[in-house]
Amino acid sequence: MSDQPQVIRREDYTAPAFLIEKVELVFELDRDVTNVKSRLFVHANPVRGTGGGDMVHLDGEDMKLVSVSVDDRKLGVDEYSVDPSGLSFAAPGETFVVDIETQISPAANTRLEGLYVSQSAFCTQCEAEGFRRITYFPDRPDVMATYKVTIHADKANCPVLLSNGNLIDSGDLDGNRHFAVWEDPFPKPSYLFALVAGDLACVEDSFKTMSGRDVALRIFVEHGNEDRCDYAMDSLKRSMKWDEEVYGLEYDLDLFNIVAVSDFNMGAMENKSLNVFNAKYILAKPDTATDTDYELIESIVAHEYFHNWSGNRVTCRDWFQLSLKEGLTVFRDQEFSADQRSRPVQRIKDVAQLRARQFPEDGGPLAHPVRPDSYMEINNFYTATVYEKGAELIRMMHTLLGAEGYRKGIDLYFDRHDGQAVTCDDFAKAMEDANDVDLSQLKIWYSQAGTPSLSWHGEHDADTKQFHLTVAQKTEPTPGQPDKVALHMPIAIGLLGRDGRELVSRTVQLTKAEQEFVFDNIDQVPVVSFNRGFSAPVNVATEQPHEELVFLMGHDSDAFNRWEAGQKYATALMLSAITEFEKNGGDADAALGDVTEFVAAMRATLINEELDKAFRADALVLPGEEFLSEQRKPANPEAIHQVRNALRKRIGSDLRAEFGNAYHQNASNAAFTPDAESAGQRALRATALSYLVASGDDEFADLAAEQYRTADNMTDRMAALSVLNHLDHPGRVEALADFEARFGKDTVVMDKWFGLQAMSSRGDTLARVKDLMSHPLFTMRNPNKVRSLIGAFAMANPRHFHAADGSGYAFYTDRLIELDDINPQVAARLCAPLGKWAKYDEARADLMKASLDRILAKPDISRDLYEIASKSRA
Ligand code: 0A1
Ligand code: ZN
Repeated sequence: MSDQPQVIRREDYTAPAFLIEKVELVFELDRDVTNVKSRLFVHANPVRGTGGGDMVHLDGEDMKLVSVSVDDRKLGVDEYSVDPSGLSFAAPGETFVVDIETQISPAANTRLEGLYVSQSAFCTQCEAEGFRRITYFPDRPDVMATYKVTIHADKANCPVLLSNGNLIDSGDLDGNRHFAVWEDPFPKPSYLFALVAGDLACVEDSFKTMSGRDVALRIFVEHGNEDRCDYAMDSLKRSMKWDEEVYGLEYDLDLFNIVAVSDFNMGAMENKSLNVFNAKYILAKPDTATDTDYELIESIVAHEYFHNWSGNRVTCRDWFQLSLKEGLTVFRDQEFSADQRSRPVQRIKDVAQLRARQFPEDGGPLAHPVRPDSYMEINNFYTATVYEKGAELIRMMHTLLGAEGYRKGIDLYFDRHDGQAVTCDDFAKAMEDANDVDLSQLKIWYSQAGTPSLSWHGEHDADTKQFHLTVAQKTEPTPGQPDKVALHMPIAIGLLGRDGRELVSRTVQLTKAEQEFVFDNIDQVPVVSFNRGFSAPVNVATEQPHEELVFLMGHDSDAFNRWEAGQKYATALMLSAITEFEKNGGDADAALGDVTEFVAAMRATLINEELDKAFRADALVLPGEEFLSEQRKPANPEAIHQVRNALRKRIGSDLRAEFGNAYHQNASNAAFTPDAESAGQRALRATALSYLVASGDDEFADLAAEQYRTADNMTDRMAALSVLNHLDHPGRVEALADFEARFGKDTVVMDKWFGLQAMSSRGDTLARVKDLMSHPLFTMRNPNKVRSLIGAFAMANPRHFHAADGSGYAFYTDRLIELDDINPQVAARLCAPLGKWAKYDEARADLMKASLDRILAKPDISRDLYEIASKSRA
């Protein structure tokens, strides 16, 4: 990068000067030199009033231009210009045809954007701006065209040739080559284009749609993985059914293809009728995948499928509107999972995720609104804010309008905008028009960054039998937004009598900075269950007395808030112990003091057979170290680690008998099935094991080693290995060696092995991570490997990443600099942990800032990494 990257602003949006009606592409596939011929049927955009003589600009990067012709006349070198951003020439009139020939090198493409090679297959990733690395094109989502794609390739290396839409022709060619022609009847933006070619195995099934059409479903994987596709296929069929039942949306083509590849920057991609997946979100069988893997497969397969309507049929006008498709689709996949599994457990997981990823983003240097106002590199905006906070915004609309009103709005949205590229305002307008409501204050959630903090205060009036609840909201400034306004949010409230009876359950609408709500007929001082189900995505600053939290843990009819009360209690205990630890010279156990009341509440949850096992497992997990760091300034990683472990040790020893029972009673002889109930049973047993081991007694480390040895599924195996992972126990060495011997050839499974070692709290972890970089399976070119070894070290091992001597930062910074030349998108995503310097003490903050400076000084730093590092340094 020579100059500072340009900032793209939402307010500068202008409609495209020229539109493309139809694209015909011909690929001559070759690893080193792929030839791409493109024929574009162009017309001037009436909205812009362009025409003959006006300049046509086509985006294009990192390609060799062979020739360009307009209306069948080859342009001379003085009739067009090429710069690093693309190709320009004068339009001959209002309607014309452009032929372009380019050459690209898929094997040399380590960025994994555009056309690249994964294992030996060709595949593409075009969102957000990868298509411009394939050919010159107006690579923006508001240019929607139909595509006809011809693929020529070697028959032996690439027996499978795929693109979007329907296969309309195929056959043999000279020189052991063959071809296929695909045509997609639905106009689409270039980011949804896809091509895959390789020697892949295929698993087939079918789905009958609600109108009786048969859709052929195919999953393509590397040979040998055919037996790991069942769950993905089943998830796909359930998603198709759910979208018909809940949204009235039917699939619109006769085939739906999924391809799993090993090298992928993100989770998966919703290309029209040709979804491409990171293999880890497709492949599963009981001995290679954990319950969590199964859950993720189910939700990501659903997410990509749901995009067919929310994203593909109705797409984004520009990339600032990304949450239009992502927030809505995340909300849809969360609801799908809630319907397939336990609704409260799903909500707990989604909220825990939001808190772990989005809240820190919203409170740090990279804070941005759900609909950002500017960016340097759009790839940096596939964030927890755009996705998960965006989903919370849709959820609040759902809460406000009710299921029926929401559905009316959705129906109008799809009716009105099918085939269009639209904005978040268009979405909200459909919701408003269908329900005759004004959502203008709720819409501020799209534009205002930062997590609101709520406080409340209740007063009971025995004479009037009224309960007055005063609620205040405040949002701290975020970069570029010093002043915040009051937001509209639905707050679900429960008032409980002291006998546990629910007196009232009501959702109030908070619209002011401070507001009072009155509840009638309340004959006693109630216990308040605030923000039930996490009805608004906020922090609640008000601390309730411990007795009330214990009461809610045992009595709240809202399962989410039962869990929440436990988390609040644990957080309060640990935060005060951390302060004490810093005072008492580092004795974590003494710092905890008396925790019998808390342990008794945990015990009550553990042994309550009326509660779902998955829920109990979640409720017994203490808030994580990263979460605790967010609550402290400066955060002391060592103190946090010691105190949390000390509390786990107390709970483990005090409840040894109960955990022992839970462990033994939840053993299962039945064959593994991935359903939610069996998964809950395994989760509770795993939690029990981890507390038993935390008690510090060697007998339980032996038990974990034994569980590893006898496990007949990956969930139990990983549960054992992840507790052994932190210990000095022969079982750890033995299990890690066994794992490698068993799965050493399986790159997806080995990511777990790399990740575990990077997350170990053992003193030798950094040295081990450095060694593992020369493991034959490790490569900086594979994003999954980088994320599981390097990423996990920084994001899930705060104690070692933040080592006081700076060794963690130094190692990490070297890796980011190295990675930036290989894959800038992944390098930029991994840079965020260094941006948290303001949360740490001065010595650490200085080291982290120096790391960011070192990154920023890198010659030829990418636009991606520059944006994150410079904003993080500010
Ligand atoms: N749209 C996909 C995720 C995705 C986003 C960006 C990518 O490259 C920058 C790749 C995939 C989804 O939401 O699943
Ligand atoms: Zn998505």
